Amino acid sequence: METPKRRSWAEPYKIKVVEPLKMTSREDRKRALEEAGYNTFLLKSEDVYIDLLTDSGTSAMSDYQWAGMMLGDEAYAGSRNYYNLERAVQTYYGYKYLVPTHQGRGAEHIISQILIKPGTYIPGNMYFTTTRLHQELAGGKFVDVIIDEAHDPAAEHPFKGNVDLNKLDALVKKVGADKIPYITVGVTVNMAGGQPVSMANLKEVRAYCQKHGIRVVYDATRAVENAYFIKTREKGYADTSIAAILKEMCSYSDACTMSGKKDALVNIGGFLALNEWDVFEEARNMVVVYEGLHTYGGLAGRDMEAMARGIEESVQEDHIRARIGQVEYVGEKLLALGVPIVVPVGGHAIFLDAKAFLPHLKQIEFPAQTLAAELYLESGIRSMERGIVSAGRNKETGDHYYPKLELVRLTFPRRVYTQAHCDVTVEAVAEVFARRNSIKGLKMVYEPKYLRFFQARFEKI
Ligand code: P70
Repeated sequence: METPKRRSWAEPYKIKVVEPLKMTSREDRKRALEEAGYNTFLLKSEDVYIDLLTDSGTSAMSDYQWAGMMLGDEAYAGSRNYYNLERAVQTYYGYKYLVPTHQGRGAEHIISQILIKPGTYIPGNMYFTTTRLHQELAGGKFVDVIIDEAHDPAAEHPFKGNVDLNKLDALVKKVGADKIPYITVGVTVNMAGGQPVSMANLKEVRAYCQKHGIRVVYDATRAVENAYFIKTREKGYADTSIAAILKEMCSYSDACTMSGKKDALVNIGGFLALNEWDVFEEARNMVVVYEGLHTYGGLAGRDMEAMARGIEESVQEDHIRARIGQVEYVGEKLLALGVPIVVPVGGHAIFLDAKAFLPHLKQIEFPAQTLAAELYLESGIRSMERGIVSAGRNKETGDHYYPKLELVRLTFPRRVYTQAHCDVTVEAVAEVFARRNSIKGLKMVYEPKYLRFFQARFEKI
């Protein structure tokens, strides 16, 4: 029995407002799934029972954040809430300059356009879909420099998100440091399973890049979750606060892009934060073209206030322990049932290993897409494909990328679902697991040009 563990992550809040969930019948779900072309992104939220599609913009705001919404200063220029957000970013992340954006990809667009010249290379600890696309649109080429363990769902490594310095060095030797404007370091690494990077590795990357004149840009979207893993797994940090760990992490970088929709507990918002004045100036120039004036970046004043307050709450120890504790709770239950998942369990989600779950399907029969569809059919639980569909095609050859990881992500919004919802989720996965041998694959019948996973359509083989 897991009595002591359960207590340790009990939610550090009580529920003040509730939103009813709708139950659906298998018949309803079968119809909804066919209408959605077997793509969970195309389901109507109304047809979903427990929504584990993403932790992005789906978290519950606190009463403190909602109160802040009423204090929105909706002036076009120089909103009070912009300055509050700037102060929060400086206090908790430690960067000097702030450019608000409507969400993470807005920041990725700006930094990519400023720093990437055609024919350059951008190393990173595994790709992320939107990040890599913005790098490619700017004329750069993404190069994966994550450690090998990250590509193996079963490899136990406490910091599977680490950068492999040998891979980075090989790239520098091959193309020359002057062809590498920056390295992107995701903390944590979403596509690897929410895996963290160690402080030691961040320091090494910093030292190496400084020597070669390469900037370090973090994707800080889930940096607070990364800080929690440093605290609990890395020697020397057990007694350091999450806030102090976060700030130390960021001190080893020049800038970060951020989707506030994750760690920062808001439904919309993001930012680019930097230390270099010149790059900041250019970013401020660009933001007015694509997002909005540099003191709102596509956000309402109230959105910026909610994000400023969300940042403050995100680093609270009780919050982050419960947040990751909930994910670990589900992971432990699934492991006990023998369900193949990515280990160690990451920060924001459980990742089912679809290749091991459905070994009779070829990768081109879309095992992860299939599994996500079956889980929905079984239970009304919505998850997300993170495999060959998400990986897309090689721009030069036009072939599918065949990623080693073929995963289904059960992503947990922050402060939204209860332990009973977690139990129902485990039961639903177990039911699909029990009938896994009879599950047939899918074929793609519509493929969009960019970020195809969002809108692609499939049919049963
Ligand atoms: C998810 C969301 C967003 C995200 C991220 C990391 C590590 C940047 C962003 C972009 C939403 C999503 C995005 C693309 C495909 C599927 C889902 N991740 N970096 O669910 O931020 O969405 O605010 O523009 O995880 O993982 P934004």
